[in-house]
Order: sequence, then structure tokens, then C-alpha cells
Amino acid sequence: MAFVALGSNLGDRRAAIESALEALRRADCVEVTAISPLMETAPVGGPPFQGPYLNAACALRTTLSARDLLLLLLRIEASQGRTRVERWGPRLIDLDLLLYGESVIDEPGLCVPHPRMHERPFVLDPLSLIAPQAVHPVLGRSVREIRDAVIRVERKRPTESHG
Ligand code: A4P
Ligand code: MG
Repeated sequence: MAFVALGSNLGDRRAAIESALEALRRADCVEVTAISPLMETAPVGGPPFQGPYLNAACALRTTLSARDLLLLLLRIEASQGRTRVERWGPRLIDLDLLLYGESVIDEPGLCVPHPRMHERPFVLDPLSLIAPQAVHPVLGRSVREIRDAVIRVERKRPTESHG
């Protein structure tokens, strides 16, 4: 099972996420088996004054390799008009490959598990709704455990903004 994060904070965010999901459903060799609810989240990192994101996660069964799955995600981003301007800047659609089974991959242009997934509530919240038991192969802990630990830390912080 592979898991993909979806995020958008520009334009019609819901339409962008729905259309990326539709493209995944239509893709050869991919079966979308679960989709989380769409969640509105405050932007993390990037330039100030970005609008809020809509984030979601989905589960896929696929015979594509991790590399081919990433290429598919990049093609879908491009077909929805995403141009890369600024790292962590506003985007029409961002598709990240979070987990690919329990594979650990660190190659140029492909890093799985996604290197920042374990610290981000906007990834862990939707993911834990569809895959609480999925195991992060580097941390050796389930998505639910990682999410609960991150939420505890976030709650302890004084009112510090993430934008
Ligand atoms: N790449 C390597 N591994 C992967 C992978 N597992 N999944 C390469 C996806 N891409 C991977 O990605 C840059 C390159 O990473 C790709 O060409 C691919 O070959 P990108 O999407 O252009 O870069 P980015 O998204 O601008 O940067 P980055 O570091 O991926 O940003 P993140 O980590 O995706 O964060 N706040 C909220 N609330 N919600 C969000 O969704 N997203 C971001 C982006 C920041 N803040 C956010 C959100
Ligand atoms: Mg990305």
C-alpha cells in the first residue's frame, strides 16, 4: 500500500484536490482504496500571508514502482498547471509520496518515507484517519503513534504561529 498527501492553497482548492484524485483513479495500474476528509490547515513555512491549505491523504494499491508513482504524481501536478516558483510557496496542487509499503528509498529526486511527514500535523491528521496502523519504516512506529506524539508537542508550545 502506498500513501499520498494532497495539498492546495490557491484558487479553487477543493476542485484541485478532487481533480488530482480523479486523475489518480483514472491512472493505469493504480487503485485508490481510501481517501481522507479534506481538512483546512494553517500554512507551515514558506512566505508570510499565504492563505490556508486544504489537505488530504489517500491510499493506493499499485503495481507501479515508487519512482513511476512519483513521476505520475509530478505529471498530475503539471497537468493542473503547477509551476514551481518558490519552495514552500503557495501552490495549486502539491502531491507528495508519503509511504510506499515499508520501502526506504533515498535517491536523487526520490525520498521515501517523505522526509518531513513525521513532523507535520497537516500530513499526519488526514493520514491517521485512513491508515492509523501503517508503519513508518525508519521510525518503526505507526502513523497514529507519530501523530499523537506530534500533537502533544504542538499543544505544549506557547501560542506560536506557524506561518
Ligand atoms: N521528491 C523527492 N521525494 C519525494 C516524495 N516522497 N514525494 C522530489 C514528492 N516529491 C518528492 O518537490 C520537489 C521535488 O521533491 C520533486 O520534484 C520530487 O522529485 P516540490 O513539491 O516541488 O517541492 P515543494 O513541495 O515546494 O517542497 P517540499 O520540500 O516538497 O515541500 P513540502 O514538504 O511538500 O511542503 N502547510 C500546510 N498547512 N499544508 C501543506 O500542504 N505544504 C508545504 C510544502 C508547506 N506548508 C504546508 C503544506
Ligand atoms: Mg511536494
